[in-house]
Amino acid sequence: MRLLLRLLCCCLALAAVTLAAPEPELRQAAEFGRLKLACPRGKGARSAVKGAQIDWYLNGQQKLLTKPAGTLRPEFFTDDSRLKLKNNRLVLRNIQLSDAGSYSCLISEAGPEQSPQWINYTVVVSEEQFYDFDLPEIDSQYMDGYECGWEEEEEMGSQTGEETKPYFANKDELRRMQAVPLGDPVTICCHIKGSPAPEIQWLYNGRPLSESSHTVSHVEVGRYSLFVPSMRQYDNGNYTCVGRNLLGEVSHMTYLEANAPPQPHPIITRAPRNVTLVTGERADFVCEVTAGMHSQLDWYWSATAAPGAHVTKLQDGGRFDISTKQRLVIHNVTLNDTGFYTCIAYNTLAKAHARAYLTVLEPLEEIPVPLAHSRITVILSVVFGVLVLAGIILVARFYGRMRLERRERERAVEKANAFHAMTKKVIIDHQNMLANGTIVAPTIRIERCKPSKEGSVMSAYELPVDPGWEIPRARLQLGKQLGEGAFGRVVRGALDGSAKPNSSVTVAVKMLKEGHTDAELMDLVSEMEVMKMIGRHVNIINLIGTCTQDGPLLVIVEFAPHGNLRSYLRERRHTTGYERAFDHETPTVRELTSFAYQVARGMEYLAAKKCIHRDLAARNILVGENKTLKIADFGLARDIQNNEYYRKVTDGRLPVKWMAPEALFERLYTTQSDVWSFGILLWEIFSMGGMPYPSIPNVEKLFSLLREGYRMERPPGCPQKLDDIMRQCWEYYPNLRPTFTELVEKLGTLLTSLAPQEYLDLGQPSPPDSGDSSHDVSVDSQFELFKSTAM
Ligand code: ACK
Repeated sequence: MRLLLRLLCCCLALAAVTLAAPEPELRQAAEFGRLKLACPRGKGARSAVKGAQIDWYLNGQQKLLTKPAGTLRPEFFTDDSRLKLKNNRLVLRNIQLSDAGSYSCLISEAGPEQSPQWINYTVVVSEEQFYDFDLPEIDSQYMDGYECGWEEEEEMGSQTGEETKPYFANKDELRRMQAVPLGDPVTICCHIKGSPAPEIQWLYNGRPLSESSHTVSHVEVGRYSLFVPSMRQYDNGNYTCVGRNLLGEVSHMTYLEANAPPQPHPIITRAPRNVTLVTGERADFVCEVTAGMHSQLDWYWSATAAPGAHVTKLQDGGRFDISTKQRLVIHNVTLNDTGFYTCIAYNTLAKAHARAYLTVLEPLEEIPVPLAHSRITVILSVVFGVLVLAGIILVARFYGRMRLERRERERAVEKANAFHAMTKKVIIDHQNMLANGTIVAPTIRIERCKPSKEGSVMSAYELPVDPGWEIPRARLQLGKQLGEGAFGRVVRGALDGSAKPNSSVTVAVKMLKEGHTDAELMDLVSEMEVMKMIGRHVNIINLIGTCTQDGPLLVIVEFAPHGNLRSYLRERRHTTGYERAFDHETPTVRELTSFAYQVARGMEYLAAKKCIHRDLAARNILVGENKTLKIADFGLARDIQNNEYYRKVTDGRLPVKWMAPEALFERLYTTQSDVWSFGILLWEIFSMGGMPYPSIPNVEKLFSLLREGYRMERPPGCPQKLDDIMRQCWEYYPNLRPTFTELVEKLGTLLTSLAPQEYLDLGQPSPPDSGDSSHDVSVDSQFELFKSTAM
């Protein structure tokens, strides 16, 4: 019975968590970083709920701690020492990926008339590659947008003594301007003292904050500080704190500005390497940093890399030479120097670290051997060695003969099989390729039959020859792999020119991996057939030819030397200093607009050919010679019925973020759903390869936000006209979105207005099917520019 009652209580508590819970606030935390969850939210947490009991839960059921009303010390229900309660905030240090989940706080005020209040947070933890232990605190209030350097409650009570007019207790904390990354919290600290205690007032753009409509709901005003939990563009403005008493008045104005440019953060370009030394030798670790703004570098030693391991900051001097900062030299290493050496580069915005392990060994001592003994030992060793060698030779010969016999047997069986072999004949049926006026993949069947060619079986499949596209295998030389998926891969190739001997063009070759299935082969055949049907355009990856006979199927396409557009843009983000390679110029707004224009041209062409892309995104746009953009993967057979779309792709992105609502909810794909994706692609271009909906953690949240009409904000620096185009692409109803032809027109006009003479001829389509299919192929660059550095 008691058990039953307990169960009932648990269920009720759970139901209470789920039912009474208001919308959770999304909080993102970096792995190994620190997280603070306020209860109640915002600065009020410090002073509020003194007479209330606070309980924290994880994932609705695991009770983390309780702090009964009127007490100071919480009681923890977990041994996790990373968890603390500070100023009524749950603080979690050294965050792990497994800490992600929903955190709920229950405030139960004393008295029956007060109903309990739930504060909910959804915590998402993003993976951090380098960073195992807590960094030293950086001396800046901006590292933590929640705190000022003093405790508000304590200071409030301490204003007694002789009369003084208001004055700033801490002038260092006053800022004329604070630039805050979009979505980050920020606190304006303004500690005014005086006696009698001054009356404090906050103004927004010169008017009392309480009269200003937009900010009041969002901003939390403390006595000596003002807290913006999540900075938005409309929070920009002048915030003034005014302190008055009978003797006078002081005021200070701070301009808050939300910005979201890619933050200049330190990047470790050359990490220290593990090394093994003998005592007395010299260790030399290098940690090169292409710094962002004002970055610093420190070296640390720790015996282990376990989270929470004791870490010692190394100082310059003695055997340790850190005079050049980016290099650590240890003279005369000892056994005690064994351990991890970590360099941490940091500035006020970000940090990066890399580490290496130093193993120190004792020198090998030569052990003197008595002479008589040593002679006997030598003779014995030689005899033993000869015996062992003879044994090995005998065993090897025995095995060698066995293997030979087995191979001969296998060959005989193979020959016999080949004689009666059956191949799989691939049959391509083009009849249904234009269903409902839309290009759909041809129907492909595989039938077992006897090989039609005499002699050895070169391939398990027999494909029909298409003389218009077939290229002799001998003309193609395969090179380095460019990338691979689950079933197929793409390699670089050199195709000998048929017209000019000894000339070759660089191409990309799509093929299947070993062990592929029939279905995967059919997909590649179908992609090849769709590419043939679509024909040529300068802004798509064009088919060059195919190798279908006497070997595995190879689909030869144009090579784009600069990789995918997303990585291309990310590598060229504007940074200060010398972080970027000299050949990675940041594109101008005009160039970005031309990128948008080119993709629109390619899509206009595909749409005219009734081809729906279904996965239009910057990762599927390739950058060719002379910054020509080419849409890739338009011929892919996509299984729109399966749920793979809900999975992340290799770079950690959710493909659903590019999908139009009707594609998401009804699996309805049209050219107009491609237009929606084009809008997201525009956003990617103007955020220089940014992650769409960065703060939306999962598909469910995205669904509900899209339904509510939420759309992404304009990326910083993006021209208003382009933002307008994005928003048109994101109209909920497909027929309200512009067509690609209209988009080409709008973008073309915009481009012309930006720089008429430079961009008018961009993206001119090449004449369809104009003669030699290889004339438009990118010529191999002599620079090794092609590097895909996905982040
Ligand atoms: O995104 P990436 O850098 O560009 O990595 C992928 C990888 O191969 C697997 O698809 C790259 N790739 C595909 N087609 C081509 C091409 N025609 N030219 C250059 N790279 C290509 C793609």
